Amino acid sequence: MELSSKLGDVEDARLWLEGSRQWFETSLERFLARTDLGPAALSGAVEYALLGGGKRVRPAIVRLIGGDCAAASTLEAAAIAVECIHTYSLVHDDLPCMDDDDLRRGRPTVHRVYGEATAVLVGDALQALAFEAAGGAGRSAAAMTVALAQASGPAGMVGGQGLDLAGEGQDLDVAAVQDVHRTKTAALLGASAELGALAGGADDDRVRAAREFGRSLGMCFQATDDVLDVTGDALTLGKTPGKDRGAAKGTLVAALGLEGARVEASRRASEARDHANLLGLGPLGLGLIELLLRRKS
Ligand code: GRG
Repeated sequence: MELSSKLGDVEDARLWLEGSRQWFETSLERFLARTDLGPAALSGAVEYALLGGGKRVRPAIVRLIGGDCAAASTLEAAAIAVECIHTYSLVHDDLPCMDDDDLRRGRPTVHRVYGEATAVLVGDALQALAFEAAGGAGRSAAAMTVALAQASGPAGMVGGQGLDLAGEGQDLDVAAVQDVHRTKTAALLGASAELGALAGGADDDRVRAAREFGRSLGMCFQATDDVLDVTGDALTLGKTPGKDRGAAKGTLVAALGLEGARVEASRRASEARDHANLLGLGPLGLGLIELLLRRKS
């Protein structure tokens, strides 16, 4: 691929991602307006968590894969479902008993504003809202619900968080770090692509191919996250850098060094490109992979 056309694709992808973010924010506001978020003390905290910025990468992946063929309401339901799971994971991940962080998406974390008990309930509420959204996703509701449960549950994101916590201070090798990445992060990005495909009524082969694309992109995304934890600053990241090292986490940087982690991120991006080509995602898909590989936040 020529460098100039690659840069053009990245810029197009940046603009598309911004459009996607606006589409998602509107969909989310509509969903929140028609959904009972419970007592005021909880609903305010749920809205604080959900409406507090974020790149909205997972909804964008849903839209990238399903956008051309899915009914608008089904696509929106899938996007809301994955972002609710993702946001719940951030709220719980920031808790004192987990990563103990004060800053998220450029603002104080939910437990810093509303207290720990409320932050636990916010995560619980968001998880339930995710399944409420997926359950309302028309004909693909059942398949979406199962895919989301598998990706976010003990064999996916929650299991990955368990591995991550167990690995603290353990000097993990690359394979062990990649196990954490596969479950903690890539499973949900895989599900985002899978839900997009399901929303668009794709056949089983395409649903599988979409899931593999999302998983490779997820491995690339988390490899870049490990690099940014070392090279990024709080203002750009919107979260506290250096947390991995502080907690003696097993990361790709710890296992391979900074340059090795960058090489691994590029390798995963190339894997994602192969899947994107199989899916026929075109320059936008390739540009999005490049954009996420080069991201600074
Ligand atoms: C069940 C108590 C309990 C806790 C669960 C599941 C879990 C805690 C944590 C999930 C693990 C986690 C937070 C993975 C990190 C994945 C990751 C790279 C997050 C950052 O995603 P971005 O950069 O964030 O897309 P924004 O803010 O842009 O949405």
